[in-house]
Amino acid sequence: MSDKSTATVARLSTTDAAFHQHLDVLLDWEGVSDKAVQARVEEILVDVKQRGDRAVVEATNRFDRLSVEQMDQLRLSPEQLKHAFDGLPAEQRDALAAAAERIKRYHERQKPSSWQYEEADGTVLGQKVTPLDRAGIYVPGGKASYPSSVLMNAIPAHVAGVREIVMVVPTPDGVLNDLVLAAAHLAGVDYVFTIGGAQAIAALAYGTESVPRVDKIVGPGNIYVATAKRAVFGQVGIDMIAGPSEIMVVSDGQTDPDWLAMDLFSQAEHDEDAQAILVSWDAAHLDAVEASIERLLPTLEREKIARASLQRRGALILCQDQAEAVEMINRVAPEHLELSVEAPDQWLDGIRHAGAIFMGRHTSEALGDYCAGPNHVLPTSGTARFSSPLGVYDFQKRSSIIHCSPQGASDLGKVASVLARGESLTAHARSAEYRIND
Ligand code: HSO
Ligand code: ZN
Repeated sequence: MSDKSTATVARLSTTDAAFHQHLDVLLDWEGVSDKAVQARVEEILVDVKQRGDRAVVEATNRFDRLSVEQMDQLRLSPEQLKHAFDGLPAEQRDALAAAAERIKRYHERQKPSSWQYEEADGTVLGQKVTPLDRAGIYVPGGKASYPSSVLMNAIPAHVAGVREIVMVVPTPDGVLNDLVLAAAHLAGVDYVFTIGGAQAIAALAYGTESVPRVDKIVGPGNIYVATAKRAVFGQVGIDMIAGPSEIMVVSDGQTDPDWLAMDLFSQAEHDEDAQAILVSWDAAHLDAVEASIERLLPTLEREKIARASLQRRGALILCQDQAEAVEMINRVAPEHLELSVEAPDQWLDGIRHAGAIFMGRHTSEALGDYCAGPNHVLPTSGTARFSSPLGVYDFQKRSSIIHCSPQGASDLGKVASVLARGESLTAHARSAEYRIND
């Protein structure tokens, strides 16, 4: 670390001897690995599997401090969702509707088509795309309950053609979030159960008398939810195990430092473990952003969280040039990347790993979080190296299609016969040979 370090956010330079070591420490994030949590989650999963609704009701009463008698009381109808939507102030209703419309339009473009082609022997080969029958969406309760996330999870499922969308959202102390319900209405959610935690994941994965069993569970959650999702994976699909939110901003020094400070805060305010990193080759600019951070931080509603996040995992990094900035991007593989530079298009070719790329000074990440169109459920903790934003493709699967012509069956039969005999699987060989026509 350079001697310019302050209490709020670390200042690093790529020329520091310990730079790479320091960056490794900053980026290190341990996923779900707590044995005690695993044991408790396992108990809940087994209980729900064995006792269904009863177990879900009891766990919900215990964890969310409720006293319901039966599952019916933990279920909201489509009419109740619509009622929540209709009851919102017009401004909120319109904003939700505008966001939903943009998100839908974007995701419509992701719809893949089935395809077929014909080989010279007349055999037709293809791929058929089919939506999942049922998807489960987990929405966290309390402060982390984001209506925008309801839209981001449910709309791609809806666009994909999923037949039934089942949402679960815990209501600790019975507090319902009308915006969340309104978003569920807009996004075409079919059922909502006010349950959460590992018991909700179990109910979705195994099904109970009341909760329909789903084929895939998506959505973020706390460590219990993440642990439960990991445990049921295989019986159902899951989207990903999301870590804390991250942003990396690259600035050429020409963007208003206040804008950049606020962009960093916009991630830092999510969570003490969130990560906000700014990279620039302009040292004076980093000084200016640092000053903006110090000045603006006390004006934040969530100052404490943002400050903790910046102190724990934030950094202002001085690099040598543009090429080194690109190297850094690919090394970090950030969930969100803001290219606050003059000609962002020229950067795209070099960027290989990033969940979402926000191009140019006017594109703040916040717009992507709510309403630009693309999904805000993105790969975190460097997993952008191998995974993609949540999308329509996550709610569909593919089947291969093979339709042999007589000539194709004969020609392929000869090849298959040789290979099958090589594997000593003679029934395979004879099945193929029956169809050889010479
Ligand atoms: N930045 C978060 C999504 C979100 N932000 C929801 C505001 N509300 C994770 O990408
Ligand atoms: Zn956000």
